[in-house]
Amino acid sequence: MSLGARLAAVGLGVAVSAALIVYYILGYLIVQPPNVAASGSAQHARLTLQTVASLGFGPHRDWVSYLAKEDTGKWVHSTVLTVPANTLVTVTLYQYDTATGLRNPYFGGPRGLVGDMLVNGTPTKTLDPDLASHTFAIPDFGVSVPLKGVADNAKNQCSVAPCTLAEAHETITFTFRTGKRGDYRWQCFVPCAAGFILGFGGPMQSLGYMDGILHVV
Ligand SMILES: [Cu+2]
Repeated sequence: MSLGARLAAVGLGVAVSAALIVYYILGYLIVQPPNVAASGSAQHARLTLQTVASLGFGPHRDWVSYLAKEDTGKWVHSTVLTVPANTLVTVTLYQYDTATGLRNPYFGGPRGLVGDMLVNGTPTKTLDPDLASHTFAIPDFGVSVPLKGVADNAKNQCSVAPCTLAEAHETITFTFRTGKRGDYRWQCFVPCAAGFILGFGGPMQSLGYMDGILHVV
């Protein structure tokens, strides 16, 4: 091969490599988690979620994350949810992560719910903030719910999502009423970014992990 042909081949290789890098970076930045629609009726919708300590796959396999259950029963790695407007929504949330404790004890009190939060079936007015693992919050609807964590020494803890009911978990159930149509942000406020600078960022502010969008339609 002549020098010119060799240089051309090297140049082509560099160009292809650069194009692939740009392709993967763009793909990473614009990836949107799939939408999961609420089940139930038009008058009373239902969402089933789980919170896992570490996802176990993908680019952030060690990140804490939510998953959402489709009507078919399949768990999806997503926090993009669709619910009807001006409707009661009952959330059943299986919590597999251990407790980290809330930085602000105020968050131990559920807010914005219709009726009591149930922790493993027991109506609970306030959760001891030391027992909380995360908070489920929809600021625009005034909803904030502390999520009880599993004990550090619990047997059979889940390490790869989706977790099953056979693994150690706490079940939190609560109901809120949606407002008017629109797109709303929901997320964990504390404390799942504890390992990140200033306690923010990471999974706490990443769509598909602990940050989500609620499409109210
Ligand atoms: Cu959290």
